[in-house]
Order: sequence, then structure tokens, then C-alpha cells
Amino acid sequence: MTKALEGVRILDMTHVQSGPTCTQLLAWFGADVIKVERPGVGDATRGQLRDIPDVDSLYFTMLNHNKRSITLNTKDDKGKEIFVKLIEKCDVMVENFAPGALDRMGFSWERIQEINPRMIYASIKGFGPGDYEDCKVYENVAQCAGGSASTTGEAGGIPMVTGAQIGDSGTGLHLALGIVTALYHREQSGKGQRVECAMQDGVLNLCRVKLRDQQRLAHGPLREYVHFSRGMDFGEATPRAGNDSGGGQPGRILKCKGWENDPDAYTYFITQAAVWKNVCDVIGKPEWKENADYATPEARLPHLDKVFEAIEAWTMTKTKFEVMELCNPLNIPVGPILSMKEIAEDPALRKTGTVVEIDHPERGSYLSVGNPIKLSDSPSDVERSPLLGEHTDEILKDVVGLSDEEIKAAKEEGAV
Ligand code: CAO
Repeated sequence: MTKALEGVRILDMTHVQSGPTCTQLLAWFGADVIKVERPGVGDATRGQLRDIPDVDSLYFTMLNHNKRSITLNTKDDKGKEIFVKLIEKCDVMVENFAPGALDRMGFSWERIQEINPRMIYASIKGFGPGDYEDCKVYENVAQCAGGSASTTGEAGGIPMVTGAQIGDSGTGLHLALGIVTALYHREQSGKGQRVECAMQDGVLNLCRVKLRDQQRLAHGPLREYVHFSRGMDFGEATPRAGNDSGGGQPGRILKCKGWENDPDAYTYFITQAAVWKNVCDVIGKPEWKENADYATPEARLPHLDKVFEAIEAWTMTKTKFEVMELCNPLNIPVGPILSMKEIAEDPALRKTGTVVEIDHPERGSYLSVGNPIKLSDSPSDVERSPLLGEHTDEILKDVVGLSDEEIKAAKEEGAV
């Protein structure tokens, strides 16, 4: 079986998290990803949050699988010459530097097009064109600017960021789609194009139901929000709503057996209208099936606190897995709150390759998240991340076309 992106060569100028998640996805699908790093320095994440001294951090290793690493000083004259050759030989260039960094190096989009008109040039920035276009941005800034933080957190509490890296990894995922779309378009047009993704936009795209609710608010209270049943003020903007379900079926996080000692002994429980009668039976409230205050979804909305109190009285007598076992056959949607420890040890996730154990020459074995996107005819094995400059010589020789003497000279000059 061939890999879906075999034959596509990516010039990977990305660093930290957002860009590397994008190029890692492309690498998993078989693209040859050449990660360009500053000589002697490399991607800053190699040295961040280290758990083992002097060894590439998990932060780096888990974001840079299946790539090759070349060190190259793209500010040095010789380095620039080599960089031009790499641009000629690659299909896609990806970067997430602070705004203007590549232009300052002398590689504007216009210049890149001159060098290689088929090049797809993909960038992540914090913001799109406008007042903030020059700002540097990290994950949590994007979550705040994209509407996620203002709509996450307890009702009446402070804004919260989420543990899911929707600003970095979320935008990387968006960019990867932009790149394969541009590659597909190039098949017909023969030309490359610019692909841009702002982290603020990526976060907002993932928060679109909250913009939906902003507009619904103009027409009355959001009746499924906890504010409605508790008589709380909604204010002018979509409020934070704790763990209320974002969809039309009310749901909450409820305690399960053992919650006093286990911080993750909880379940998410959705009172889907279609299975309401099953919910009543399983929690021992069959009388609610006919009671005018509880029988219909509309009637239940002002009483959601009471509904979930009764469900929780039942879930607290069961473990989160027992809740799942009892509710699933009745088609009641529930989800155990899984800790990272439980996920790391889950045999089903190991079997599908979503959690993988990788061997690294310097750190030994570690766990990582494999490709969550499964293609039936394109395998995607996870290979360890490269050491800094591990593939410099082979890339200079095989891709750039330098002789051994030229490689030696470039090294002496400090270009690689
Ligand atoms: N050779 C020579 N110079 C290189 C180089 C190489 N191979 N690779 C990078 N550099 C230089 C850049 O040209 C830049 O130099 P100038 O500032 O002189 O132009 C410099 O290294 C640092 O780049 P940077 O400004 O992007 O890095 P930073 O650590 O200061 O900022 C970040 C990091 C993430 C805030 C910024 O890159 C950014 O805002 N990126 C866009 C948004 C983004 O992706 N954020 C998510 C990051 S993950 O949380």
C-alpha cells in the first residue's frame, strides 16, 4: 500500500506547536517533511518542559514524528542559497513565525513564487489582517480572542481556557486541510497559492455554536442554559454555562460512585428527548413519564436542576463504567470522564494506533498520540522525531544536490 501523500515534499519552517501539528499530520500521510531548524538551537520546544536532562522534550517529540531535520541558517548568504534550492525542490512551505519574520529573511510570498510558481505557501499567524496582525500569539491568547474563554467556565464564574489545544493544534489541523485543498487545486491550475490560517479564526470556527447562541439571545433566553432554570441574568453576550450541553439535548457532568476520592469519577449524562422514558426507568422515576412538568423536553427546561439531581442520585450509586454499561443498551448517551492515566492504559486505543509507544535513541520509550485520521488504503505508522540536524547531510546531498566538498564548506561557514 502506498501512503496518500507519498511524493509530496514539505519545507517545514514551523516551530512550537501550531505549525508542527500541521506538518506532522502531512508526514503521517506520507509526505516527506523536511524540518528546517536553526544550527545549534533548533525548535525551542526541544528544550522546553524537559523531563529528562539534555534530551529532546516530550513536547518536541510528540509534535514532530515522521519528519527529517536539517539545520540551516536562513539568514546567512550560503544558507539562503541552499534555502532557495529547497524552495525549488519542495511542493509546500509551511511556517508559523511571528508576523514578518520570513519577509525579513528576504523570502516574501512574491519572492517564493518567483523561485517556484508551483509552491504552496502556508502560514499560521495569531490574527488575520487588521488591528492585531502584527501580534505574537500563543495558545491561550487565541482561545481568549477566538471566543472560547468567554464562553467556557462556570455560570457566573471567571473565563476559562480549555485543556484542548484548539488554538495551536486546532489551527494546525485547519491549515493541513488548506494545504491538501491547495495541492488538489494545483492539479488543475498548475499553480501554487498562499494558504493562511489565523489562530483567532480557527478557534472561532470551533466555537461557532456560541456565535449561534449570541444571535438566539436576541430572541429570548437560552432555555437549555443553566441560567434559565436558575433564574440567572443572561447579560448581553453568550454566557459561560458550566458543563451544559452545547446542543439541543440537555446534559451535565454528574458524580459517580467513588467521586469523594477519585477526581475523575464522573460521567457526562445526556437527557436525549428520544430516550427520556428510558432515563425515567433507569433512574427509578417512572412517574416522570406522565408528569406534566417532566414529560416533554419543553416542560423539563425550567426543572433541569431537579432532573439532574435525580439522575445524579442514581449515577452516584454506580461507577462511571457501570453507568456506561447500563445506559448504552438503552440508547442513553453517556460518557465516562477518562483521566489521561486511563487513556494512556486503554488497550482499545493502543490497538487502533491512536495511542502508540515509540522508541527514541536518547530518551527510550515514550507514549504519543498517533494519527487520529484512519485511511483504509494509506497506512500511517508513527516514527520517532528526528534529532537536531540528524538528516542535514542526506538532505543537502539528495534534495539540494550538493557534493561532499560543498557540504563541508557550508558547515565550515556555519550555514548548516
Ligand atoms: N535561521 C535563521 N534564523 C531563523 C531560523 C533559521 N533557520 N528560524 C527562525 N529564525 C529566526 C526568525 O527569522 C526570527 O528572526 P527575526 O525576529 O530577526 O525576524 C527569529 O528566529 C524568531 O522567530 P519568532 O519571532 O517567530 O519566534 P519567537 O520565539 O520570538 O515567537 C511565537 C514565537 C510562537 C510567539 C511566534 O512565532 C508567533 O507569533 N507565531 C505565529 C503564531 C503561532 O503560530 N503561535 C503558536 C505557537 S505555539 O503555541
